[in-house]
Amino acid sequence: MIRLLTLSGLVATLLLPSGLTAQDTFTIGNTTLYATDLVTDSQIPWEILWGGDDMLWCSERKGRVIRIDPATGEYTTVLDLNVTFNGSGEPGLLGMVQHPDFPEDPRVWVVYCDGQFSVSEHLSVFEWDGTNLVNEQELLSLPGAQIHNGSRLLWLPDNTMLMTTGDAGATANSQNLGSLNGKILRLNPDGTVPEDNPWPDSFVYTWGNRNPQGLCIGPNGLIYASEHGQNNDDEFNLVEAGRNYGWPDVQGACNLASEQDFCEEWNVLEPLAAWSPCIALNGLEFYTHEAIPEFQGKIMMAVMSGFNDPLPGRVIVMTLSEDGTAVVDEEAYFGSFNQRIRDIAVNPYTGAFYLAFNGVSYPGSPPNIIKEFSTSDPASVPSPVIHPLLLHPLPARGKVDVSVTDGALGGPIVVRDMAGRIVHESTVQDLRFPLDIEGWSSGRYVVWTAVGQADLVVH
Ligand SMILES: [Ca+2]
Ligand SMILES: [Ca+2]
Repeated sequence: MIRLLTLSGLVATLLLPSGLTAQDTFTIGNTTLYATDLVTDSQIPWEILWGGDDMLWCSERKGRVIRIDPATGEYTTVLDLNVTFNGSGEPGLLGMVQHPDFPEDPRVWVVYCDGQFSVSEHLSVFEWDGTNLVNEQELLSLPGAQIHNGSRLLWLPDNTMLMTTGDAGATANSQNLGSLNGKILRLNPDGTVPEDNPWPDSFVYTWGNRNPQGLCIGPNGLIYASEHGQNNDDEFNLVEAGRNYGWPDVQGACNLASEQDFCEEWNVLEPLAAWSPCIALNGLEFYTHEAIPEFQGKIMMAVMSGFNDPLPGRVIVMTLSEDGTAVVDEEAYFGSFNQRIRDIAVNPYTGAFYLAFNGVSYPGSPPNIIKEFSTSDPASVPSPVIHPLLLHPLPARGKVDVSVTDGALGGPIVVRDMAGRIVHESTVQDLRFPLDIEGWSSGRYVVWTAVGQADLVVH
């Protein structure tokens, strides 16, 4: 629900960040989306996420974590690891998640592979010092490989964390409860085993997985995973504690005679949806924003296109049944780029989303671009802003009243003069508050909050 404040006598100029130009538009039902290159020189983006600092964070397979200003596309490298990387395989720097209270809690967890001939996979936690990720502490280590390293991370509301792992190319791992490979693991943020895991003193949360690489929480708190099949049966699964997902004895549904006995004996959970031949599915995002009603309440899934897939890389948008336990419809979008799409992130304020492209061919050729898809044309000023920032009165002297919508709460308010110098910086505590401008010289200033920016004229 958008709350617009109506105050009489307001004059405000609403501006969107400028400097970006939309290259393509897409019509989705009644919604127009403007696609804009945000970063064009990423080194194979793997995880993209909207950070608690309102920046877009991206892990890159070649070993960097970059922190991107979503208004300009400018980024800084905040971590640069020496990882396993070669042109033909799948390992490198992969999954990443922030603490939900980031940056107040400065911890960021990442998964990466190192070693060239004997590959290891590590889950480590770092601390954000405002410039870099520092103080690495390794929480978990397991065998990695040139293929099937899983590694998607997801925070759960009970303050535990899920981590997907691949079978590392050794199919027997998946049905071996003693191996951390071919599983979805659940752990405490300090790397210990939660007391209520399905097996005592074991990180294993689900087993019989081949290479799950997408995770999200959907409606009703249900957890979903996307999982690569071998040649057939890429899967979209409901994640339930202690369940067996069949690999390598069962692929997709328990539909073959040879699969049915195994499914019964081992409590196999069938996928909600499966695709044959494989489509090479990946990152998942539950889209909840009202900005794109056609996607609202649906699951967005990044798809890279499999070897025998007749369609190019795309985003599949799935409509779930009311209870979330069935896929009732799917539609495909953005295949016109003819690129492998690795991951999706959503701007919680504007409802814009970002796609991480991994080039045209396996496993990650150039170009590697991060694009924004917004309902606002970045070139148009002024432009409709969903959550406005209002200043009153204008021009102002001594003090100005600032009104914001909920999305700005807890975030920064930054005022710059026309030379770009920061003249004020604080945290937004209330929906309406006075800003002290006593003694400021006459002229124009730009006020920025998480929900938009506005011109301030001081006289
Ligand atoms: Ca399965
Ligand atoms: Ca089957």
